[in-house]
This record gives sequence, structure tokens and C-alpha cells, in this order.
Amino acid sequence: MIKIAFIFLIVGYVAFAQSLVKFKIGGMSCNSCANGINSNLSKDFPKYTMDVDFDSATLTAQSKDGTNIDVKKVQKAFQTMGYKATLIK
Ligand SMILES: [Cu+2]
Repeated sequence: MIKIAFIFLIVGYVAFAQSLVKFKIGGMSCNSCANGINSNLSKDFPKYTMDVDFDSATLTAQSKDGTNIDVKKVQKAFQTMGYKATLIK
């Protein structure tokens, strides 16, 4: 039982600790939403390369120095802007 819990812990860690993360973005209604988000993100996350694509409603976030993306911080930033970022996979 403890072994199983441990495996889940490892799997969870790998799933949430990555230098390249994709999100599904909810709440965008046009291309300028995506442009506005992108310009905010480049100010708020100088250590990440982030690109919101309106057509696929996704965000790809990659850290420039190979450290893990702070998923919760990214999601909070989207919440503050009035959108919803859901981790893909
Ligand atoms: Cu818009």
C-alpha cells in the first residue's frame, strides 16, 4: 500500500515538474485577447518563454534556464487576467 502511494507520488512529481508545460486557455474570444495575454506574460514571467495561441486556445510555457515551470503561479496569473489555464496531461 505504501509502495503504491510512493509510485503515485513519483508520477505526480514528474507530471507537475517540467521545464516545458502546455495549458488549455479558457475565456479568450478573439486574437487580441491572446496578444494582450502574451504581452502581460512577457512582463510577468521574464524567465519563461510563453506563447498563447488563440486558434488552438493553448499556452506553451518553457523556462529559459531549464528550471521547472511554476504551474500554480501561471494559473494564478491567468485567473488575475480573467482567463482560465488548465494543465494539459
Ligand atoms: Cu479578445
